[in-house]
Amino acid sequence: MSNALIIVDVQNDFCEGGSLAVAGGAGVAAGISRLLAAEPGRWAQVVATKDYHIDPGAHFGDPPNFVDSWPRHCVVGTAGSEFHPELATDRIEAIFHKGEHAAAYSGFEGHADGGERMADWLRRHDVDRVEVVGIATDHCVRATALDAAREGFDTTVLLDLTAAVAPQTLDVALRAMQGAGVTLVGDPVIKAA
Ligand code: VGL
Repeated sequence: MSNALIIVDVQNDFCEGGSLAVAGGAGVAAGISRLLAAEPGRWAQVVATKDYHIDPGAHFGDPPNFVDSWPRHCVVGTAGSEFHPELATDRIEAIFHKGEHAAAYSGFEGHADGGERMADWLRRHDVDRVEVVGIATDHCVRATALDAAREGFDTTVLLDLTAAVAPQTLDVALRAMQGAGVTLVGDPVIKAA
């Protein structure tokens, strides 16, 4: 059995300058790249998720409430949906797109180009342990880590390599992940409240 790194939604719109910028997003991109370079043998597999919206309905709000409706972000075909330029992508073996027609916070709701779901892809590659990094700690990282644990993967979140939207939702997310048996390491990047 082996382990995988899951890189969640390190896309331009979630980083500084993007339409739904999370403070520290670009730093997370650079930090993940540094870790990949420093410990190339740490993971047998590296995968990534992308928020990838066409018409996700009420997920886009006008105005958004920043709880369950958001400014337009990660629209298919826009630069905002691309990986942040500071994210090293050469080790990424599969990308799971999610959210085309509805909100999809968890990478486990995503599918690879051929349609394969992330849980099936990971099992096909004998993965039993995952480490999760990316944006945002309190939304898509949380949902992806909770699903990973639910799917039976031994799950760790490297919080130093995540960035959070808001202190309140971060708090709830940390408790939910802990309660689900997810191992939390380090501290997330969070803008002062
Ligand atoms: C996310 C808010 C809305 C995320 C996605 O990637 O955490 N957050 N859509």
